[in-house]
Amino acid sequence: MESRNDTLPRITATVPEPTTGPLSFEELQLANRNRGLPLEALRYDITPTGLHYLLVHFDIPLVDAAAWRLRLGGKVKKEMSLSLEDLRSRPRCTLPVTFECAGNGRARLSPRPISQPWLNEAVSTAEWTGTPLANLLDEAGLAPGVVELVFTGADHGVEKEYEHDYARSLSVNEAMHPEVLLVYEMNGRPLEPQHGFPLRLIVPGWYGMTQVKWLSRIDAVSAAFDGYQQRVAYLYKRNADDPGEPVTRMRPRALLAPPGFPDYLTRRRILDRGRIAVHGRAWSGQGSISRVEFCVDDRSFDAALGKASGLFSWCAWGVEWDTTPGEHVLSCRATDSAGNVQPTDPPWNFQGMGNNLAQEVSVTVR
Ligand SMILES: Nc1nc2c(c(=O)[nH]1)N[C@H]1C(S)=C(S)[C@@H](COP(=O)(O)O)O[C@H]1N2
Ligand SMILES: [Mo]
Repeated sequence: MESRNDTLPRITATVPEPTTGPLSFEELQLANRNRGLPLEALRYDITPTGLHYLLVHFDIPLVDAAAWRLRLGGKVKKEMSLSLEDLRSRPRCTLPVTFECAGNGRARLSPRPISQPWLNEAVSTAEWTGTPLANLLDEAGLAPGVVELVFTGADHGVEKEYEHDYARSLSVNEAMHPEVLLVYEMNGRPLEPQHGFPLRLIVPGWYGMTQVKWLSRIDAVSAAFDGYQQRVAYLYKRNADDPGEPVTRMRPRALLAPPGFPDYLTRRRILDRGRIAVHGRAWSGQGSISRVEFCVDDRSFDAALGKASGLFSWCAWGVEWDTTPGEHVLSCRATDSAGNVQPTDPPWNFQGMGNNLAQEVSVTVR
């Protein structure tokens, strides 16, 4: 379980360097598998399941729900093996949670790290139903010296040159937060295969990689977990040799639902002159949203903020804009209660993580 990267099976792979070149076939292939939220769906407080963004590193595994068990083991006093029915009969809790892929904004970096090429659209909100993890950990009883819990999915693959089951860890302290859930329902229905059927972890406030799908095991460990997705993938690194800082909670971001109607190819928006309502959503994993600025070219206005439907879900914002004929660039910027502001010029990083550069929408007012 506490395998080190140097003991993981290695498969020779070429690892492309960040590039300023055109989008590659491989990036297109990933983009076709991993779709984003259509930005007009920002109109929904709870994203309809079929519009929720998607990120699947390997293949969607086939899980036989009747035979499936969640194994809770490692350094615990009592090992547990739970069926879906066992989990469903435990205390039940529903929470609206917004999460975002840590790679959101990657394709807007220059040079562009080669991976899933998100622009702005890797975020959604769903109502997740499941049972609190803390109760289960209490029942199993963590042995003295346990520092982390490792969450392993049923999916398997190779990334860079490391073959592994998708797995991520959390400190005991983070794992015991009451809002951390093991969920079997999304928007009132059993999880869809692509969203983790039969069970996934939800850690509100954290970037998407933490929300482990197709959960098969939870292991209590007494040394920091060294798996690929923990020690290699999700790091803020300045260059290939930088040991890096772990990616954890979501940075603040606001998005606007592009107004008017689009040009098919360029997505440029076309609007009629007059007063229009512009709206969007904003979120942060580091506090609540305290301000959203809406910008038209170089002018900025404070937007009105709606109330979020939960502590861990995005809030609506809106503003009235008196359009003037011509070409404009619309943008928006969030600030959270911890004082983090969306940067206009975020620092570049080697793996394209957490790029919360403000969105820009080009419009033509006629
Ligand atoms: N087992 C497993 N869990 C996973 C992933 C994965 O590939 N395998 N992808 C992660 C990433 S990077 C993100 S952004 C979210 C996406 O969740 P969604 O597809 O339900 O939106 O799931 C996370 N959980
Ligand atoms: Mo992600």
